[in-house]
Amino acid sequence: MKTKVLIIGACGQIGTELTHKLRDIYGIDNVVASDIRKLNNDVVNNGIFEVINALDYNQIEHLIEQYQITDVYLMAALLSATAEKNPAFAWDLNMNSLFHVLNLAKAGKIKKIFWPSSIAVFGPTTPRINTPQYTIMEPTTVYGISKQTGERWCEYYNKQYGVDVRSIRYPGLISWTTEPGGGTTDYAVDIYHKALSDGAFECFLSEDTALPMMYMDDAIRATIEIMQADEDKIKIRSSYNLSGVSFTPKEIATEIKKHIPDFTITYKPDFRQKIADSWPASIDDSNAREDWQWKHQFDLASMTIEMLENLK
Ligand code: AKB
Repeated sequence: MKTKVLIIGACGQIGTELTHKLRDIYGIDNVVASDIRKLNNDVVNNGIFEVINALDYNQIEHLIEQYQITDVYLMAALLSATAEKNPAFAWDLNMNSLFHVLNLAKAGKIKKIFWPSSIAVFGPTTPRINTPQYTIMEPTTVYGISKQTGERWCEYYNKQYGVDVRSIRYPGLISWTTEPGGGTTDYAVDIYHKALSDGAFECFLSEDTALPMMYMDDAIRATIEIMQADEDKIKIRSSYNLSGVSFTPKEIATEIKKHIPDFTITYKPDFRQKIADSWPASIDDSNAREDWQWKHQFDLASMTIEMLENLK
């Protein structure tokens, strides 16, 4: 059966690059991008685009039937920092959009789902260094609670109803095409923009706050690889740990200084510091490496070169 893809939340940080890649792979006529807003960008202008509310089951069902969709990538979500400001809506969006696509798969209307989880599923009682796949998980943010709950439901729908849902716990993602939307790891994108525009950056996390991060090219490749893997290789149906690089604000600033020697950084931690302090510093992703042969490519040095060159 021909793969026909629907991306929900296609204009966000991940959705934008994912849409481009999926259009390259499956062809422009086999990929439907959708979002709640119609921006004037490549996602909207260079292929099929539909305005859709991820909370509207009937709208999603209608699009799936209209375009005979087989695979859904559900990228719409409120991220950690934004979710803390609007907990009720974050819970509603992050949970009910997931239930909609899980139920559509249960009803046999789609074949496969990609749903992103996050390092936010971990909490202050989780071992912080090289955090294992299976460990203590007591998230303290609304976003983290919604992602952990979502993971449980994904596994439940797979075990009880045979729904083919696949998921990755994304670390902080760094990209130059689209800005991130309200996460705790967003500083690691903003720092490159400010380094080029102002030569200076004020960081909302303290200098030694280490967090797991990943260059977007690696994250998109991981997303495609887990979706294209044979079904029996996907042994974890909650969500896979995924690791790229880990660094502190001080370390990324030092790397940027190699290219922009006069660059300066100052630190003014805000409410996001507490969120970052509750998350892992680094991740053990050996299950993903073993089950579907995941391997990251970008380290801090190569990512910094790419970011600065592309943003210039
Ligand atoms: C966030 O900071 O909220 C996200 C994430 C780690 O899931 N980037």
